[in-house]
Amino acid sequence: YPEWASEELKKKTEEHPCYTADGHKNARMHIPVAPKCNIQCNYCNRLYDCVNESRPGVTSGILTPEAAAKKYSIVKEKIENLKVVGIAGPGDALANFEETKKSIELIKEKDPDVIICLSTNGLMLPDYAEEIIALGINHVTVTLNSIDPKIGAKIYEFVNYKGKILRGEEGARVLQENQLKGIEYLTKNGVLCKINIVLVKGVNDHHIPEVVKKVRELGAFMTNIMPLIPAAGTVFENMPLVSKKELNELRNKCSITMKQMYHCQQCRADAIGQLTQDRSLEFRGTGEEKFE
Ligand code: CLF
Ligand code: SF4
Repeated sequence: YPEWASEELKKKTEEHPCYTADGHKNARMHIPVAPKCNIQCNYCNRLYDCVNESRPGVTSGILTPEAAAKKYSIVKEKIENLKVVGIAGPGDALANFEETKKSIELIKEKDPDVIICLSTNGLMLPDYAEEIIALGINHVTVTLNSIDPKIGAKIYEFVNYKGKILRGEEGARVLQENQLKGIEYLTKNGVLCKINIVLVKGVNDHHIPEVVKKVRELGAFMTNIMPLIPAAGTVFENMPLVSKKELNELRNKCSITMKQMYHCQQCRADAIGQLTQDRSLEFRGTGEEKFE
């Protein structure tokens, strides 16, 4: 843990199923309140949940903040080891900041002890980092695939920065500058940042150790190198699959630099339960009747 981490933060983090392998017995609930996205990753076809933090497969229904809070109460009654509420799409948590913020406020009113976890592509972090901290959020995941605009240009089709469409290296540069600035600000202000990195073989594989070094310098807590899932209909649909062996070799190599996550399940934006046991179907429709 960083020197500044309080005992309370350490305790919360030990309970977080993603931040420690030991937390796996605890459950997390993702609330799909963030449909819009402000970038276009070449591995995402928008029909599915945000691939940065989830696997393509089935799109989750969107909840209003009120419906999400209602659903939280219902789920909390049934799953007593529910410790974390995460906002991980299906688009970007910060591209829907009003909904994200409202949901957090409503859920915290019901349960002040719940750990709130955000996942974002980081484009809007410089604008919202202060508010994230004011909301009492201690765990933020940023998906950061490259710190070289030449490589970033191969991963992102465009970046929509405050209404302006930026392509190629220009877009990748703005995105990475904001991501790095945001990570630094958060880590200096009491937030444990986890960095998700999508491993795209032939594009950023050799570059990843450099990304890990950079985020360590900025004070990030751990990195989670995730394999690309080549989804149909995306620019990367024919990209090669990465074997578990290759993935773990890279994670092992990077573990010399900083703490690595080995147990990521590439969850859906509406996942509920322990990481290995998604119970979202059981709760489908719960609390959202009026809104669908
Ligand atoms: Fe959700 Fe992500 Fe928070 Fe975990 S998931 S927002 S940090 S509570 Fe966890 Fe799922 Fe992997 Fe994400 S296993 S995809 S790392
Ligand atoms: Fe898709 Fe997520 Fe990338 Fe947005 S940030 S384009 S939702 S993978």
